[in-house]
Amino acid sequence: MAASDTVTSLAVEDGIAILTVNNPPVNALSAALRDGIAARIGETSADPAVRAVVLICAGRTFIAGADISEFGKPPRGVPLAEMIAAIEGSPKPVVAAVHGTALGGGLETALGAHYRVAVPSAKVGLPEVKLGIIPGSGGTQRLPRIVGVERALAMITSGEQVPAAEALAMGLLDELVAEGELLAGAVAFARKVLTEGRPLRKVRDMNEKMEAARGRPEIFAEFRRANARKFRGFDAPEGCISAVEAAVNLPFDEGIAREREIFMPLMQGTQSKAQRYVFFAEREVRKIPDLPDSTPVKPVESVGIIGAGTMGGGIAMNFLNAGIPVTIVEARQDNLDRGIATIRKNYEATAAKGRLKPADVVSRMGLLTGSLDMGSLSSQDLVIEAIFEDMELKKETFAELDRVAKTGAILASNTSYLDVDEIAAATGRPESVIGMHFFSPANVMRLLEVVRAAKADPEVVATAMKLAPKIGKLGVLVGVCHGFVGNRMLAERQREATRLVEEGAMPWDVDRVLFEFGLPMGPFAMSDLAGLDIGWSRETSRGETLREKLCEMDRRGQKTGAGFYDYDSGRKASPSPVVERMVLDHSAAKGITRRSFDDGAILERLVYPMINEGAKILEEGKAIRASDIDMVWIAGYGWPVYRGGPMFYADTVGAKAVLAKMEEWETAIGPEFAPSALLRRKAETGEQFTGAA
Ligand code: T1G
Repeated sequence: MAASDTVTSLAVEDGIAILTVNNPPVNALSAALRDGIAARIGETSADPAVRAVVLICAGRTFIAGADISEFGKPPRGVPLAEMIAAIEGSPKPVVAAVHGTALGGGLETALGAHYRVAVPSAKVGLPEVKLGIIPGSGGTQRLPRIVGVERALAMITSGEQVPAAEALAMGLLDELVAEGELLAGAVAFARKVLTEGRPLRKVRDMNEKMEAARGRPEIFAEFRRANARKFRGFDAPEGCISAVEAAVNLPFDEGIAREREIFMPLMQGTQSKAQRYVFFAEREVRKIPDLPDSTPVKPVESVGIIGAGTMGGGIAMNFLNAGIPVTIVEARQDNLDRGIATIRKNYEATAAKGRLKPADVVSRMGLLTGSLDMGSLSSQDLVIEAIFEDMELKKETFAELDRVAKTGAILASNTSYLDVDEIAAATGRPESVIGMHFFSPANVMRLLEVVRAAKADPEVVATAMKLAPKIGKLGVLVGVCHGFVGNRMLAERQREATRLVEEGAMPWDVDRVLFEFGLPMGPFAMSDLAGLDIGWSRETSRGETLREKLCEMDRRGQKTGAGFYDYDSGRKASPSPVVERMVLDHSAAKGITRRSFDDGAILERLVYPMINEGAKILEEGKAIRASDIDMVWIAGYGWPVYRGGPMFYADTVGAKAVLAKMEEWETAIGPEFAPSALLRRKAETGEQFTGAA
């Protein structure tokens, strides 16, 4: 017997049916694939020549899950749960043969099989929580039956991929077979099942671990408590926990029904919509319309960095982590020594926490060279300037770099605001100059804005974009403008945060609203953390702004135990009566009659001007697409993924509502609120920015 359709095929060899799935690129469970697998399983059940079935995938991976692009569309084909039940109900043993990643519905499919084998490089996981949902086809009921409640909770609520060896140890896999010999290994395993007369092992019938957990409800209470901070704001983790609780407390079929009940509203909700949108946005960001994937890229095997300050050091670490040698140049020996010592200290701190091997500290530091001589930057493939934000200084530096750097080297500036075209013009080779804007702390934050200078070669831009993932960054291509995408929008929020405080809110009100929205912290807590005296000096202070007044009182932020907030010895913040008084006086001195703002009004005033600025950025072509802007905010500023980014958020409230407020403020406050033409158009046509909300 040999049956096939476009995505599945069946071949029987000596009693073993090989059911091959072939649905590139990741064998996602489209309707056609679910239908195909169910049909093929039906055929093997009916065929007396078949004694066992091996389910294996062609291409780079085992089934990577449901087809996310089908979500929210009318259901077609055999439901996944039914397909899995068909596998589990097969009268002949089914062995799932795993390579690549068995994820989500893919792992659920494998859990429907009676046995599972894998190559050592394989990984398995239930990443649904990252899409704002729970495993929806039995994963929450079957996984704990094999690995126990604690492990299942950890896997399902984190969505992390578990390597094959670990999966074997926890009983999730039955055997590892030699790399590159999955089919032969799986067939041999199937024969062993037959010759040893092993049972049709159905996970649904394994109840031992569930019974053991039944008398221990505290497992769940404790897990919720321990992870409250991590799960803050997200709906899906609680869904995952409740579903595993159901696995413990209900018979299998009722547990499956409960899983469905939890799954459906999550899938239809805004959080999951946002998180699925982010999944695709993250992949879309690499696609640059005028730079096809075939654009040649330059090798980057050595890197130079100018400036050993906080940014320069953090940037260097990204390359050292990736095994790329770095030469760091500073003007003064003491600054160079301090910069290198900080890098070492950071690595040692990570090693002390057990997150880096001591040998890796040595090897990474071994890739780092310090120098006081720009001449040391004559051989590197890429040089990144990370000095003080001063145009004249940057121009001088690039002119000198132009003299020393090798022909063809990429010359990048880490400027946060300045005109990269002007910097490029200081060299005789503007085609080699771009911006590479890292976010602080540069070794931690995932965002890298790649600033496309007007004259930059396509090859140079493509190289920077392809380099980003190699150093663990999400590269977003942006155009030259003041502050690029992220800081340009941030400036809007910052201005309004300050004004809100002058007009009637307190700093802690503003911060709380943003925190509750899902951001890691608000602007005033952030300023206290960074230090209020950055760029401030007593000599030049005019005592006009709140910030200047605070600095003059030596309230310079967390480091002085006081800033916008008071801090206790554990650095816990509390609202300050001194600041409250000062804010009231400040408003009075400016002749402002304070009024009250509710949380909704505060949020609108902070976020809508950002959206308007985002629309201007799109209009001017400084970002390729709305979803790129959203990725900047998620990867660079901690915007909560479950809100999809500012442009996605705009689509959830509607351009009309944003426009109405901008118009109101333009009239009442000033021209800085003038709505962008694009926002106006979206409001008029009802079109979305992202088309995904
Ligand atoms: N559905 C649709 N498209 C997908 C997809 C999926 N599940 N996974 C990947 N793609 C597309 C992706 O957009 C990209 O397209 C291309 O495939 C290659 O992906 C019932 C509810 C498997 C580890 O969450 O984690 O099962 O950009 O660039 O780096 O409980 O893709 O080329 O046009 O990422 O090698 C659970 C999601 C679903 C897995 C491969 N599964 N995928 O990484 O390639 S929910 C997931 C991944 C579910 C059940 C439920 C990764 C990968 P394009 P890529 P990669």
